[in-house]
Amino acid sequence: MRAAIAELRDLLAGRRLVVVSNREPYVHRRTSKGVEVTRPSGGLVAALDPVMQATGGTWIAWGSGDADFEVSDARGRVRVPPDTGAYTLKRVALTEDEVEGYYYEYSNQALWPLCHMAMAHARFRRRPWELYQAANRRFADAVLEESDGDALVWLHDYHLALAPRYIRTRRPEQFIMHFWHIPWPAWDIFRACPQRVEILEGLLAADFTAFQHPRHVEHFLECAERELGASVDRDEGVIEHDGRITHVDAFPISVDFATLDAQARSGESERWMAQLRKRHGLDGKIVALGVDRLDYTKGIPERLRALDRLFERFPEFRGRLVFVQKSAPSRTKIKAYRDLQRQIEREVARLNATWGRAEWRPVLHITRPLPPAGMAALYRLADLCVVSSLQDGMNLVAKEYVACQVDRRGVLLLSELAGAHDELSWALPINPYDAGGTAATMALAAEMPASERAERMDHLRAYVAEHDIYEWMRLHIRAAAHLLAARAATRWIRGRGDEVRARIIGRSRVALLLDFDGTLAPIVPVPEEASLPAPIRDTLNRLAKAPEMLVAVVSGRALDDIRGRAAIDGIVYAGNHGLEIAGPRWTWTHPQAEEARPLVAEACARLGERLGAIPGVTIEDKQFTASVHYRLTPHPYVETVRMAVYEEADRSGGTLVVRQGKKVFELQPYVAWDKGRAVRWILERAIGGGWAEEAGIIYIGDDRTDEDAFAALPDSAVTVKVGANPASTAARYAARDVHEVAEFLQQLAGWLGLDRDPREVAERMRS
Ligand code: GDG
Repeated sequence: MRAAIAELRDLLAGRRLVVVSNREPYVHRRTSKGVEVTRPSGGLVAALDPVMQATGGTWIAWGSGDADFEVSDARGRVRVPPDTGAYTLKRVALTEDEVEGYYYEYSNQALWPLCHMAMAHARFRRRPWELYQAANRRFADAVLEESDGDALVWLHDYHLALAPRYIRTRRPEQFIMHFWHIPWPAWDIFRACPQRVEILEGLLAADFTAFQHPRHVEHFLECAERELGASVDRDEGVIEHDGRITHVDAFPISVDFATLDAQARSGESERWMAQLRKRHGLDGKIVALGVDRLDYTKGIPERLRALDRLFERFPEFRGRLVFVQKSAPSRTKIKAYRDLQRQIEREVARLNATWGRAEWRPVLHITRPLPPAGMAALYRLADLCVVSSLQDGMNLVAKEYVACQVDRRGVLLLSELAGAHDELSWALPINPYDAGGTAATMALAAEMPASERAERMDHLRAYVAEHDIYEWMRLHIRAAAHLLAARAATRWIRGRGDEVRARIIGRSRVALLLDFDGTLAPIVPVPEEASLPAPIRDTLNRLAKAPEMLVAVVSGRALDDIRGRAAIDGIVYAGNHGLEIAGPRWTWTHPQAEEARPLVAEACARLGERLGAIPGVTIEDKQFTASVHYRLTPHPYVETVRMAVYEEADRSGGTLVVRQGKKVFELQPYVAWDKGRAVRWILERAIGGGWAEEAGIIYIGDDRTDEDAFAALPDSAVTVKVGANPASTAARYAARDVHEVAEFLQQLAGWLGLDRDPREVAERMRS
C-alpha cells in the first residue's frame, strides 16, 4: 500500500486532490458522552481516506452529522482524521428540503432506479429536480471556494451529475474527473428520464468520466450520441460535444485486499468467528452468507426464494445448511425500502416456519451493526457467499468475501447481472431470476470438493489482490496525469511564431489548406447562414495572390456551395470531403462518387417526404452526398431522423453509408476517400511529385474529418487543430478558435511580406 500511495503522489506531481462525494468520510455526532466521530464503512471511504491522508488534499461532502458544523470552522472545514489532521474535510450544509429533494427523492428515487433499470420505482418530480440542481450548485461552489485551477477535482456518483457543468462554467480550465459507481442504463431506458439532456451535459463537462464496466461506457456513449448528437469515437472512448472533449473509460472498483486479508487473519476476527459460531449454533453446519445494504437491487427476496427451492428439491440440506443474511437497513425514509425490509422479514419468518426444526433454524437475519472484525469473521467462516443482485455497478461484497477467504474454503456464487461478474470468472455464475437454477448451483457449491474450492478461491484471490482498490486509484490518477500531460503539451500556435515560420519559409512553395466551417467561418445554428468574416477574406485574398502560393479550401459542403460561400478567386476548392475538387480552370470528380449520384438524389427525395414535417430538419442534397442537419431539431425527434437516414443507407445495399458529424448525419458513397487522400491529391496535382520536400505545408481544421488530413501529411507540415480542448488530435499545433486562425493567417501574410511588392515577396520566400 505504501508503494501504491507513493506512486499516486508521484503521479499527482504536487497537484492538490479534491475529492467530492455525497457521503463524508468522518461524521461528528452528538451522544450522551459528548461529540463522537465515526467513519462510515464502504469501499470508497476505505480507499480514498488513506490516499487523502498521504497526499493531504481536500474532501468535500455533505455534512450529515448533527455535530458536524459544531466542530468545523466558519466555512465548514475541519482537519481529519481527528488524531492527525492530515487533510481537510469541507462540509457542505444542505437544508432539510434539499436533503429530502436532492438525496432522498431525485438521487434515490429517480436516478438510482433509472440506472438500475427498475422503472417501477422511478419518479421524476419537478421540485426534487430543482433541489437536486440547487444541491449540485452548492457542491460546485464548495469546489470553487476550496481549490484553485491547478487542483485535480474528482467527483463521485449519481448524486453529483450536474456539478461538473456548474464548475466548468465558472472555471473553464479546471481539470475535472467523475466516477459513476452504479450502472449506466441502455439508451432505451435512459430516454425515459425527462432531465436526460441536463444529466448528460452535466457529466460531459468533466474531462474524464469513468464507469465500472465497459458495457456502461457503451451505454453512455450511445446516450450522448442519440440524445445530444455528440460525436463519439468508440475506439478512443472520446465524446465531443459543444466544442469540448470528454474521455470515457471503464475502471472497475475494488477493495483494499491487503487490509481485509489481514483483518480476517487477526486474533480479533478469530474471536468473532468463535463467538458467532457458538451464539448461532453454526458448528458443524454448512454456512451460506448474504451481505447487503437492504436495497431492492440486491435481489434478496429472489435469493430467499432460491433457498426455499433448495430445501424443497435437495432435502439432504435440511438441518445441515444455515443461511446467514447480514443486512444493513438503508434509505429507510423511502417507502420502497421500508416495504422491502418488511418483505424480507416476512420471508425469513416463513422459511423458518416451513423448514425449521427445534434444533435448526435455516435462516438467520442479522441486522445489528457489526464492526469490521465481525464482518471479516462472517466472510471467513462462510462456506458459500451468495451475491444475487438484479443490477449492480460492481458489488464490493463479492470482492470482500474473496479477500477474507484466507482459508480458501469458500465458494462465491455471483449474479451474472453484477458488474463484478465478468472479472470474477472463477465464481459460480447465477441468474437471480432463476430460483431453481440458483438452488441447484447452491447445492453444487455446498458439495464441491475441497480441492476445487481452493483452486477457484486461489484464482479469485490472486485476481483481487492484483486488481485492488489502489490499482483502481492508480488507473484514475494515471489517466488524469496523461490527459494533463497532453494538455500541457498542447502547442498553441499563438506565441510559437518563430518555430512555425521555420517550417514554412525558405521552401520554394507554400501550400495553405483550410477547412471552412468552424475554422474560417464561425459555427452558426443554420449552416446556410455561415459566412467568411471580412478580415479573413481580405487576408486570404492577399495570400491567394502571392506567387508560389497554393491556397485550398477543403470542406464537407458541396463544391458549388463552398466556392460561392468563400468566394476567393484563383484558389482550389474541394467539396464533399474531397469527392469533387476544382482549380481555377479545372474540375475533377471521384469516379465512384459519380455512380452514387442517382441514389443520393432518390434518398434526398424520400427523406424530404419523411422528415419534412419535423421541426428544424434541413436536408441538403449535395449531389454526391447528402447532409441531414438537426442542430435545431428538438431532442425527441432526433431518433426518428437517425432511423430514417440509416434506413436509406440500408436501402442502398452498401453503396451509401452514414457518417455522423456535428449535429448532422451525412449519407455518403462507400469509397476509400477522405480529406487526407484529397489533400495529397491536390498537392500532387498542383505542385507535383516532390510536394512533400518542396512545399511548406499548412493544414488547419476543427472537425473530426480533418484528422484524416492531419494524419496524411508529413511531419514537417504545420497541422493545426481548432478547438478549446484539443487533446487527442493528430495535429501538431492548436488554435483556440476562428479568431486565432485569423490572427495566424495575418501573421503568415506578414512573413510572406504580402504588403510589399510581389517580386520582393518572391525573393523573400527564397531567402
Ligand atoms: C455502490 C454500487 C458498487 C453491506 N451490508 C453491511 C455492510 N455492507 C457493506 C459491504 C460493502 C458495502 O456495504 C456495499 O457495497 P456494494 O458494492 O455491495 O453496494 P452499494 O452500497 O450499492 O454501492 C455498487 C459500490 O457503489 C462501489 O463503487 O460496488 O455496485 O451500487 O462494503 O461490506 N457493512 C456492514 N454491515 C452490513 O450489514 N458493516
